[in-house]
Amino acid sequence: MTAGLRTRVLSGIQPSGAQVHIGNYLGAMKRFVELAKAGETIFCIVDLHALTSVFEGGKLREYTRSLAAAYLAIGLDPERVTLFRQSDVPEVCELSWYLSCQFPLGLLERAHSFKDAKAKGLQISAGRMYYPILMAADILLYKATHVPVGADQKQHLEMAREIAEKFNRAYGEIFPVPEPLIAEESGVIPGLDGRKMSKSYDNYIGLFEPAKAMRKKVMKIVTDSKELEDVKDPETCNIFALYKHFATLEEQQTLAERYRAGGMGYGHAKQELYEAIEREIAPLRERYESWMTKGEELEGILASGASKARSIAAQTMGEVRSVLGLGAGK
Ligand code: AQP
Repeated sequence: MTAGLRTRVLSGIQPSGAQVHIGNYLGAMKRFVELAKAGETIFCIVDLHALTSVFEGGKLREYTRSLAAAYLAIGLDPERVTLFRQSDVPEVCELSWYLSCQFPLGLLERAHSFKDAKAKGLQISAGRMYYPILMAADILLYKATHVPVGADQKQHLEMAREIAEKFNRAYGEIFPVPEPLIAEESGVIPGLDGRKMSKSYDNYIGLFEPAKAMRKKVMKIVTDSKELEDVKDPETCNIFALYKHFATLEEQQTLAERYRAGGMGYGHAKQELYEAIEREIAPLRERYESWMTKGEELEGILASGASKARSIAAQTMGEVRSVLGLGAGK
């Protein structure tokens, strides 16, 4: 980020599962805390996006609570950050309609969210196709300047930039063109089977799974069929791909050397991975479990976040409606 310029960081996560997974944490959430210390940040629980895959109201509410607890458990301070539920500011739906009138249809057909859903054999509703527009509306409604997301969301960010530029060309400089903050070094985090870690592939490790369940998942990571004594390649191993995000540099070098020397079984590597994950996650899990017992307090935090978010949204929508020619005008 450019020093000295006013920045506003925004990011969102879908409450589309019982809890966030290690891919969400490493790809996006882990950086939120540092960013929150550095300047203005807005983090939302994008429940409207989750409606494309969660079709039970009770579940959506439960997942939303879990995600609010997760945001707080990783160390976000609600006094400093704006933390809110997307649907509490319905203006985002209004803006997404205005943006959709500018958005080329072909762009939606090329979107990863659409292609992923097709590849996963999921039902492709109009809402699922519309996902990148709603995401652009989220970013632009709050005039975010920077958006930290995982490498898998790069293309959606490009689309938000394109639409901001197009809108500004047509109607004047309303929106900052958002800069992606993509941790290229974390890349796309692989799941148990080596594909992108994802709820809908069911190949994920939940961030706050109890230690025993987490170990069980780690033991399921798919590897090649090399024998214990064989020389192994850390660069092509799913265990190592996760290990490098939790281990110190020295620990990574040691494990890599043991892989290359032979005589190191994948079972041992999995145990080391589990211990490294547990070392980092155990204190977070404790905080998460504690927040999960404080439903009313969580709701209070979300309500106060929504009120801050709503005042930014109202101002943006006033400008947008005016340049579009809606309402009586001045
Ligand atoms: N595997 C991943 N590697 C790196 N980053 C990832 N993110 C998600 N999976 C990975 C990042 O997490 C943030 C929030 O993601 P999301 O809630 O929008 O969900 P998603 O990307 O759609 O995650 P899933 O598990 O794949 O959800 P489903 O299966 O429901 O579609 C984003 O910043 C994302 O980049």
